[in-house]
Amino acid sequence: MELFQKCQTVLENNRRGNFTIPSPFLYPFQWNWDSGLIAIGLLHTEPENALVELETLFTGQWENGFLPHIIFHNAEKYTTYFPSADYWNSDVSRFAPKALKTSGITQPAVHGFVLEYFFNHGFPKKRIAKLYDQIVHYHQYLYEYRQFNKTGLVAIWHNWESGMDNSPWWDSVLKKIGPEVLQDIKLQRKDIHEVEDSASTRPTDDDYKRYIYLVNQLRAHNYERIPADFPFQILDPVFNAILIQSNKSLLRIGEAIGKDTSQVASWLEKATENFSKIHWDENDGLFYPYDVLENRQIKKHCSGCYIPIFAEIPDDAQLEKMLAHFSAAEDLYLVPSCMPDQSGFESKNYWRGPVWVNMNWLIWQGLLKYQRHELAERIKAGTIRMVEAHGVCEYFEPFKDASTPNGFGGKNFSWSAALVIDMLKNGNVSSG
Ligand code: 2M8
Repeated sequence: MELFQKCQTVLENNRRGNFTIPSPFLYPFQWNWDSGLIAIGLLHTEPENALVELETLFTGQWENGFLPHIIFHNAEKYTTYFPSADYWNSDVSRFAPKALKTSGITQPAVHGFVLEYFFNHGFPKKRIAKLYDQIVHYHQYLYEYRQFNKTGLVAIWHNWESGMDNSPWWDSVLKKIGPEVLQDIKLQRKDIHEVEDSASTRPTDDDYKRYIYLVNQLRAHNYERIPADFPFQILDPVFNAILIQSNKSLLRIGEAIGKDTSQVASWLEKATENFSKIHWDENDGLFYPYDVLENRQIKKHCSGCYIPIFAEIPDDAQLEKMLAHFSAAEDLYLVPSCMPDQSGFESKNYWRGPVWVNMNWLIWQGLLKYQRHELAERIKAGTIRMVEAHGVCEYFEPFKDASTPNGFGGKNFSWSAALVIDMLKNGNVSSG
């Protein structure tokens, strides 16, 4: 079967009525940024469902604007995920929807820039305007609850909020959560039974205990405000760059459909003024996360360092320095989630080294905006080659000459399918 057709079939098979699951068994519900990215692929193949995907996601939005990272549609039917809807118990929040169960943390705010694709596609103005208001409301939540010192940059409170769950970026932060507060969760974990070779491709039990500790703490605070000493408070350049790009899109859409865009414009102004001050490291020529409690950057070379390119944040000099890192990486599929020379790198383990299609898509798109066609093409071609050779997997080992199978995690993974579709179509979403 041709790759395009294969990817289309993955999306069709993962569809559950009015939304798409990321992957059967491993992720049986609706995930936040997955749905945004999946919608980009659906725009090419079944555009009405792209719009419905986001509309369904926003049925899980809370009254205070918060947008959960999982919407547990049909929670009682699927028991292959931990922590379950009952574990999250979104009912502890006065803002959570009554009719739907959700998680109590969020994920990268991709929805604004995805809405611009919808807008350009020519969907009905009324549906665009409704989503516009919901997305602005979500951003209002982020700025009201998460903004750091009026910088226009927002903090994440859980590594799962970054979407890059066990990235070495979070090692030093999670390590500070001492063993005395951790509970054993080995028997509750489901993910390790859903993938092959989970010991080398999924987070460890020690990692998971800490993820669950953070969930317990956030739940104890009704998923509202956190205490000043809450252990995970990070300004993530991926989260903030994506938010900036979404605000840029909202500004353009808002102006075109007659909304008052002053609030969006002021978020954008502050964030662009402060982004490099917080995230840029001139010595290394990379953007890094910033640990609020430690008041320092987390200096580790990961694919996330490059996501600001997507939001056109680097100036020319910064871009040159960043891209110089790629010239010595001929033996690798770009872009490893953590570079092989960094401590904590593991070639098959999830966000600790493997290549992810979503990160490549974001960087590819960014490079095209900067007219860096050669490198953009190298990333796109490598991505397509990986998926063609190893299947529509969740993540891929970066070494080109690896003797083992190179695709890992969930099989028939939706955003890999959706974004390869977009790459094969060169990002050209036809207008409706
Ligand atoms: C992974 O994360 C979930 C928790 O949200 C998990 O491991 O259970 C991450 O790759 C995340 O970025 C993604 O959204 C999610 C579903 O694909 O899976």
